[in-house]
Amino acid sequence: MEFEKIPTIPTADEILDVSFRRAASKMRLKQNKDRANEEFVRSVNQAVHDRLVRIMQAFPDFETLPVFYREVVEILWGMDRIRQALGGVGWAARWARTHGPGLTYQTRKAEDTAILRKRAVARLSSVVHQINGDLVFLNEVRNVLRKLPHVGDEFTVVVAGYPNVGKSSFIQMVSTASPEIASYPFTTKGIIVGHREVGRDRVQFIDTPGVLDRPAADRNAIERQALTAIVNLADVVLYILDPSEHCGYSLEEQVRLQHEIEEMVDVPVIVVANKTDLGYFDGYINMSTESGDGVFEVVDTLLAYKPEPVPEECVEIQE
Ligand SMILES: Nc1nc2c(ncn2[C@@H]2O[C@H](COP(=O)(O)OP(=O)(O)OP(=O)(O)O)[C@@H](O)[C@H]2O)c(=O)[nH]1
Ligand SMILES: [Mg+2]
Repeated sequence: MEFEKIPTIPTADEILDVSFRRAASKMRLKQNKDRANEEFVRSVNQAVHDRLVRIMQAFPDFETLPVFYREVVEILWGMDRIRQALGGVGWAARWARTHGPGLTYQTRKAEDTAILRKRAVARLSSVVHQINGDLVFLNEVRNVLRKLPHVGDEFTVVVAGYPNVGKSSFIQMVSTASPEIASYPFTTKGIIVGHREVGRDRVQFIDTPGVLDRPAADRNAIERQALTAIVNLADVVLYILDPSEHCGYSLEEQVRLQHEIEEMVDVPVIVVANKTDLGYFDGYINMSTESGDGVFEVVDTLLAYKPEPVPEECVEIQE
């Protein structure tokens, strides 16, 4: 994803420091002290403007992002808040562009150019400081966006279920991902992507945080990220149950969530009972990600939904 390319967003003080240094080096090229003050005002406005424009351009056009990423952005911060922060940066950039020439002109015409220079710098600094909150917020957004995994367009299995049922244990056994596994709920806090080679093809396995059976409005951002991955990314959903209830939740609650998810998606949902080392569960596909029993049979069941790859000869003909 292009998020990795977003550079660190500087604070107001950092922007001003760099711009002052740049303007000071330009100023030193002028022999005459009045011309030097005028040059300082011109260059500092220009440097601030250019830096702010680069910040705005560093963020992707959120409207054109794949729906999964747009929904994650909406869940984590809300698109409006990001738009507002970028709007603040745009406002300050426009301010520097429109007021820069006037301030430069006033400095040139002033009797005491040093006073005018100080006044111009104070006004510009005050404008940049006004958007410091926006800059700090955008840097936080940038830090999280950079860590979002890249989701490819390969055949995708999304693993879903209640917290602590063994979703990450399954993903770790069958794919390249190595998520954290622990005996407490909500160990997984975001989407984790792993892969598995299947013949000439590669399939994608997505681990999701646990979700609780409760009204949508009560669900936290972690659960909502899981649901958006299930709805938007899955070609097939693996719904893991823990009938032993060692996960800390009743089977009844887990089955209610299973039905909710089945209603939400229009792809197949494969329901599997995990932790069968603690007891076999009749009527379900059984596996144990602890002993490994049944795990690769589950993988085969999931991959049966993968469309056959187009034979190489046909690819050549199509080209
Ligand atoms: N007995 C037994 N324990 C298991 C099995 N699979 C996972 N566990 C244990 O269950 C706990 C939770 O496993 P995770 O893989 O972290 O579960 P998760 O569903 O990813 O949990 P969250 O990320 O919190 O939603 C860990 O202590 C695992 O060791 C299993 O087949 N049998
Ligand atoms: Mg997990």
